[in-house]
Amino acid sequence: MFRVKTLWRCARPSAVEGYKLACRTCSSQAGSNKSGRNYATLAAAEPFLSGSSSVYVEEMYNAWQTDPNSVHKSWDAYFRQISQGAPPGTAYVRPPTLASTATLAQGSVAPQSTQLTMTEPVTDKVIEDHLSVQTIIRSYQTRGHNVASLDPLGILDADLDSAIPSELILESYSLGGHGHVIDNTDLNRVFRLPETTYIGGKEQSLPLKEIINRLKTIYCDHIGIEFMFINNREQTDWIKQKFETPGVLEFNDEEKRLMLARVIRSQRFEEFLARKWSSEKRFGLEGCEVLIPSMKTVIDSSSALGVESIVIGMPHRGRLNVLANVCRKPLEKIFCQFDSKLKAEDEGSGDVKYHLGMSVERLNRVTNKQIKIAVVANPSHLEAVNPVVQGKTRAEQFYRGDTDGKKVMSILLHGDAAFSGQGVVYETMHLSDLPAYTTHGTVHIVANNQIGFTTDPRSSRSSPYCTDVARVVNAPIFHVNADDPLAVAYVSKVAAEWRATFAKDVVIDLVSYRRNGHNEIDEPMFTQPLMYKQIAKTPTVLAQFSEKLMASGTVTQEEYEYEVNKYDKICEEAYMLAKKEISVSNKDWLDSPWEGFFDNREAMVLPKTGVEEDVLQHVGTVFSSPPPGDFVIHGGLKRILKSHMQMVNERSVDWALGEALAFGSLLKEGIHVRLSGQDVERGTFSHRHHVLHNQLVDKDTHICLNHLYKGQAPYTVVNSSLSEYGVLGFELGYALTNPNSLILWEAQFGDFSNTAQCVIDQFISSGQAKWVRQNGIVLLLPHGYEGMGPEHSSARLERFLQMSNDDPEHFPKFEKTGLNQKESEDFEIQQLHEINWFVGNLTTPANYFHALRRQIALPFRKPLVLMTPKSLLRLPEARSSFDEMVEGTGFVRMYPEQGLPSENPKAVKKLIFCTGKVYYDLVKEREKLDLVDKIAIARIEQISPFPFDLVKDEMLRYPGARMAWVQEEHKNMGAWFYVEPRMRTVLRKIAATDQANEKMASKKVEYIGRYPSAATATGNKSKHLWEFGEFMKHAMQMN
Ligand SMILES: Cc1ncc(C[n+]2csc(CCOP(=O)(O)OP(=O)(O)O)c2C)c(N)n1
Ligand SMILES: [Mg+2]
Repeated sequence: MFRVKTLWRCARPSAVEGYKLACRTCSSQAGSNKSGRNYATLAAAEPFLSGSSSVYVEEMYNAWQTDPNSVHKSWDAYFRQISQGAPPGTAYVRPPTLASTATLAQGSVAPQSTQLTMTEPVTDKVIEDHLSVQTIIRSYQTRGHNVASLDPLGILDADLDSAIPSELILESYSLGGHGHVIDNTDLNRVFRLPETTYIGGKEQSLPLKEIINRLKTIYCDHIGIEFMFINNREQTDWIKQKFETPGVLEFNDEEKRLMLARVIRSQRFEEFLARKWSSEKRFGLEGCEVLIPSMKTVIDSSSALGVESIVIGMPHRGRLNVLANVCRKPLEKIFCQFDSKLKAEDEGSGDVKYHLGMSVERLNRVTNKQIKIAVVANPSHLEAVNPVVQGKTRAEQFYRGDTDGKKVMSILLHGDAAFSGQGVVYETMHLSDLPAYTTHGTVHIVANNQIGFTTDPRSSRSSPYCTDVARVVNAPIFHVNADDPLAVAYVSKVAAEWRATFAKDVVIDLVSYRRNGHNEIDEPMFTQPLMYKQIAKTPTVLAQFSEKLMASGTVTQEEYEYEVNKYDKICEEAYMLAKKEISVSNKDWLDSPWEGFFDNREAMVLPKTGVEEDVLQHVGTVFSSPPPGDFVIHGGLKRILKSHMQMVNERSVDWALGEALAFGSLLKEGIHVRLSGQDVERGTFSHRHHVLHNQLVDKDTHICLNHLYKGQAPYTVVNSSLSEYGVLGFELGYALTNPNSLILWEAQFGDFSNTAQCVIDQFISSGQAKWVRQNGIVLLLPHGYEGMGPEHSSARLERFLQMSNDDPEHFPKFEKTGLNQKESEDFEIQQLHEINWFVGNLTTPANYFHALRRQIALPFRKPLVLMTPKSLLRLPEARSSFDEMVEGTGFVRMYPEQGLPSENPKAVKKLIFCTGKVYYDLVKEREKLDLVDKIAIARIEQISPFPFDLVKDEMLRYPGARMAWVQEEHKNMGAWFYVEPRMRTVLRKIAATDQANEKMASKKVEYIGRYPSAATATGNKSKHLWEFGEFMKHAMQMN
């Protein structure tokens, strides 16, 4: 584990002390001067003169003898030395205005008066040597970061490689002739600087020694800049200028004091928590305290550049510190989270303190401007919050009309192990430059403590740096030694400026360590003994930085102590206040408050979702009309539009039209609609066609739904990248921002949602319970057994239902009028209000239309998970009429049997319940076998929350009938496990409330469907058909 890069140290004696660039092979310093150069004059013995320039020197010497002021000061000094008898090779004095290599401070500037000029004639050799120097400069720009001194502990290499790149070994260049050992002569030679560097400042030439010194200081000290892979000259030049320009790393005293104050707060906050709650988990920041000043610098700089709102996503490490010192959450609110006795005063099951979000608007003291900061609540699942943050940021930009991201930005924090290990990082990075997903640049900050729990970086990644994933989007990466707060401040400022300039991602890699175990009750010596011995010997960043500033006179001991005591006192006072708190409030930690949304709403009234016939006609007509003008659409599309127009004329609606009518009517009402997912613009099954393409003009497209009404809300429909985790997370974040929008994500096939399972489990199904945060996102998951094989049939309905939180054993008591009476009108809305989400498998376009509209009409927000059809998209029987969508109509939770059996229930021998497309198969089979009067078929459209009341009514209608649940899914899948106990509850309820139906308690609901299976479906078409035939036969059996 212990590796030391010995770039500047070598066991063998050096020809030119301090300039031996490498000792990796330790062979490069061998050899003697074999160049055999002849010097014409005594002066030519000076290393910086070539033979031909001696003529020029002689002329100057003559002039100097006449008038010493007639030559440059450096020549004056030189000739004086000669005339005083200095031996050859010693009379040269470096130009007085250039700082010596020993004293050239980091970033210092050579005085402007110094203009070193080259005196060499341009020979091939000179050109070659200049090219070598150019290459050396480029090598530092490209590879300097590999040898930078980044690890505060001095034991690890941030790039996991102790080797020195050969490009950085001076001897690998043929400067001065092949095989020539580079010596002082070469190092003192003056080279013209190429255009590709800014190290000279105003100087156009510098001695090689100085060139290398400056490059080392810029690229190999405490900052390692990885940027030369970026394939954009303007951008790489910008970065070079930011770091190479002499003097850029100089800070004035005020800036230094501000950094010190921020480091004090960061470190003392952790120390305070450690003192008060020594055995409580808080995932402290010790070892990477500079995270706080780094973030604050990014925020200050961004605020100065016009940013008004910042959305932050971050993991556990240092989260409380961020809430306290970046967001300025009142400390007592944080401290009282440590009190295990305090109960929550409001709804929700809550979450641990290092997952909670928050939102605040406050004055930025540095810029004196208002700034809004939100930290998005997140689960333990590392990096899962990244796309959510991006979606939220994008939405905020959208609603503010911030089309170039100048006002709203995101900051994402990462751990080193998680950043390189979690695939969602990559998925999110790939959204960063897509037109409908970009947030115009994110500042990523990695709290790189060079460990992940107990795992060494060598075991946790194959890439050199933990940040390499960011290279795919050409983000510059600034590695920085976290024990150098000023270097950290500088890169943080540049990162903010980069984002503001290029609207692209950028990464700050805070190379640090973790002073304690993974959490405060963890023992790190079990697994990292040597590292932790080194940590024990390493003074804190505050100790180092404060000493440095005191030594340089920037602050006095008294000032330092005053600042420390001041903050400690703030913590103590907050501690006393926290003791007085009598409860905690989950709402205090809301990351996305919806101002005014819940005000003046009739909370428990089920809204109507039907619309005027005019609206249906108008939206339907525009949606079915070709674009105006000479926009040429595909012939096939003409036919589709024509058939839609015919349907509109006939007041008939298929699935695509039903969806368009829902979207269009909402857009008319000012509701922004956004649909994203793979190939959603056309629709995987080629049924949607929301974006029409001009067949003659590239990229000329037309979206009918954006041309419905003047002043309508905008409609966004966009094909996503091939990601589920990232894109669903993004849309969820988008939906968080504004409740008055319909945000939908469609999976290509429903089963692909499992690669976004983390978003579904950790955010969608449980977000409200954990973080009192509502969300109305819609998931469209194509589902249905159509012989398309195991991967395209099932959206895993069972999983969604398993996560629904309604009690299977409990018939909800929402009745107004007592047990034996009919359920109250509130039943439906009460159920919707209580559940964590809605899960449906709909069979009619009208119901789809109402389900989407209900999302917006409800006085609260819940996610909607829909199993969506494939073959039903075109099934003539599965059409609706405008009659089912006009005013007065609404969502139907369960379609009871409406045909012959309902007219003569006594004749019915079998009552089948089902959901989804199998309904149409059952109806067909019933017809075929002439069982229409004997079998009643009820369709459950909203499976969760379960329509207990409607199922009860339907069961009561056919008390003499056998009952069955029919599904096309395998027995261990589908809705069976969810509906079965609930149906039992309904039967028990019927028996308990009505003596005449006492026997219902022992009635069973039979399972009819596919047998249990490990695979979701067979891949064999004939087996598929056989299975179908078998369960259909079973369903139609009358004995
Ligand atoms: C997706 C996921 N997998 C595993 C874990 C368990 N876990 C929590 S912290 C951690 C180590 C994280 O290391 P790093 O990202 O370097 O952050 P650090 O704790 O070092 O700040 C692990 C494996 C998790 N929280 N999330
Ligand atoms: Mg780590």
